Amino acid sequence: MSQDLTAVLPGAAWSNLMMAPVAAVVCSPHARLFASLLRLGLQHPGPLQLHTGASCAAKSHYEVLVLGGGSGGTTMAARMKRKVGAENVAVVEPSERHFYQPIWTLVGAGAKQLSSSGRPTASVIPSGVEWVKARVVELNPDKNCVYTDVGKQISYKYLIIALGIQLDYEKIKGLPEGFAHPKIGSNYSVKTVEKTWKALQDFREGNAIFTFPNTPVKCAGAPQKIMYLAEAYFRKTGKRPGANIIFNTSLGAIFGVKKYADALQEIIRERDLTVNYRRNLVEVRADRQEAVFEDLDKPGETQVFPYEMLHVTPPMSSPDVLKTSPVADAAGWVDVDKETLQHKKYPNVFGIGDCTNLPTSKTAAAVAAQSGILDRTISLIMKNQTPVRKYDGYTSCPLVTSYNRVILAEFDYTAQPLETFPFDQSKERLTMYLMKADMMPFLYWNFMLRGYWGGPAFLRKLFHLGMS
Ligand code: FAD
Ligand code: UQ1
Repeated sequence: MSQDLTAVLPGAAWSNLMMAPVAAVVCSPHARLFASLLRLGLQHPGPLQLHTGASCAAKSHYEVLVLGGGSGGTTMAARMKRKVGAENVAVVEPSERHFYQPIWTLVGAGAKQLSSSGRPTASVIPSGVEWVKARVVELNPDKNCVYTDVGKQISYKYLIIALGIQLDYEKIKGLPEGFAHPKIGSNYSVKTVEKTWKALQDFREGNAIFTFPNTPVKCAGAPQKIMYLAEAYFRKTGKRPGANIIFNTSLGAIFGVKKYADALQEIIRERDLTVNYRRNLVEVRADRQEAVFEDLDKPGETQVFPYEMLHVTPPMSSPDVLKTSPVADAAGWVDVDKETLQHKKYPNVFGIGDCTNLPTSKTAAAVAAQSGILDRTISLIMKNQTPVRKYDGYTSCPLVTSYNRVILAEFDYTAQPLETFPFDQSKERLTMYLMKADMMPFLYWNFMLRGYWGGPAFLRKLFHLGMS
């Protein structure tokens, strides 16, 4: 039985969704019996060749070990608790607080408080699930164990890797120390997001510069969302005539999906924003309010931009602990099957979210959709069956274009729109802003993290009944 809202609330209207009681989902007797057999150590080697015989001399062992207690890790812990019982699941996560990062776009623009974005990690780890408050420093998938920074060795039968993406501010000369100066902020870190709002408020006149790095990023729309919000804020406060708003992006296009790119280009034209493509931030001279960009088409050639405000989207990469681990592909990302999320080499290892090499845009919306697929994949692997449900790459980016408008981009692996609602989502809408600002956080904390939200596919089918 799938454990999404899809199954819990079949055919429920969207308006009823928020009120619907969450049904308790029970594992099948077959799955329970199988799990008990595993706990007794009576493993049946199946066609998938789980090599779970080897293990380190472990101080602790869990049937399901989750690395990372962010969006993907917490969601999967909740789902795995229902599958194998809370006492058989552990989450390794060093942070005391769990953040709903998507709201930082609005925090940076002064539309939400930072305090609204975080909750104690202890309050989101599912009850009864072990929270190992530590950092993973090594993975040994050949021995089915990991090591933590407090010298602990933990072994597992199944491993779910959800370590997110690493922010590499230090790869830009002058950062992160440059954040000690005013006029510079970054919505990507809890430490710097409020500095964006301060820089917006302190803006007088001159260049307001927004950057996009030359690496994969999470929420690829966020670097430009804050530009649209800044423009709206300057307009509202009478500062717009003196503002020269510039988006310096390493990319060669404004967005990867044509339908939304066309809509954004129109906004850029109407609002008189400047976009410079193939420009990569390499240095910040924060004491002089100067940003240095490399022209990616003329390597080594740089251009200095004075700024009155700078929003930095940092370079990002796979977490260091993964880069050198056996579970990584050549680029450092967890090497998973793009349809099942099972590791390509280690069948008892799975990946979800930003740390994987799934060829889709890295978002919490994608994580939600992946969680439903991965739940099903693991269920079948636990029963020695072959995974069947296939992830289509669903991802979503609510492109905030002002303080009350959003273009809701939704698309799949083929970069084709995969829209939930029965209207043109490339139009700026107040309803979509309200969904982004108020409904999504509610859905995240109350349904997704509790393992009851596997993405909007069921709503899409409902809304498009008879339309295709
Ligand atoms: P995370 O949620 O980042 O979790 C990773 C976890 O791993 C963290 O808790 C971290 O502490 C932990 N960890 C790291 N290293 C270790 C280690 N060595 N050992 C143990 N634990 C470790 N998504 C959307 O869907 N819509 C949006 O509008 C949107 N906007 C965004 C705006 C901004 C400014 C940002 C920053 C993100 C936005 N996102 C958005 C992206 C979304 O937040 C991420 O894609 C999502 O959180 C990814 O989930 P994850 O589990 O892969 O990683
Ligand atoms: C979504 O599922 C999700 O995960 C909780 C988000 O992350 C914050 C989103 O931003 C969006 C847009 C979705 C998709 C949901 C709907 C109802 C279209």
